[in-house]
Amino acid sequence: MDRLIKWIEFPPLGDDRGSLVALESDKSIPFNIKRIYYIFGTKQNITRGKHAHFSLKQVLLCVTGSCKILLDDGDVRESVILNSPTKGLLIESFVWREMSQFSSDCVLLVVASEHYDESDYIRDYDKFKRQVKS
Ligand code: T46
Repeated sequence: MDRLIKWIEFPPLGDDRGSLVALESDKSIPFNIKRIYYIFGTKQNITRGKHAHFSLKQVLLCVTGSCKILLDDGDVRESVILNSPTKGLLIESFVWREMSQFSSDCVLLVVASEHYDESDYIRDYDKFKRQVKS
């Protein structure tokens, strides 16, 4: 069973002109949105992330293209492919994440529950393992 993989479906509000997805605080996104950023132009064979967060929750989705997300809660490791603009991945706090296998057209959109704060990052894996066990 996938215990770390929490999908959120965003129904496309399309018509015969095309599709539209709306992301709303405390509605389709299960927290108050404080920040949105996107990652694009990632070079081949690059792995990003490699950290966890003390507080931050995020929803990730590929607006175009695809990438692989590895999640690790210190106990279980699971990977998924993000490849849909209508399917987001919820990442809770205290989950280690690594993003890789970015397609050349990938635009990874991230909706975040907090403003950017470097002190919220756990960038050392051994420290992360100690934190989740304490
Ligand atoms: C995460 C994954 C999915 C800012 O100044 N403001 C921001 O809001 C962000 C996200 C980053 N930055 C700066 C910090 C670094 O100098 O942008 C640079 C690249 O950030 P970072 O190396 O943390 O990027 P990723 O792709 O490894 O991780 C990012 C998020 O930081 C992280 O929270 O969960 O995407």
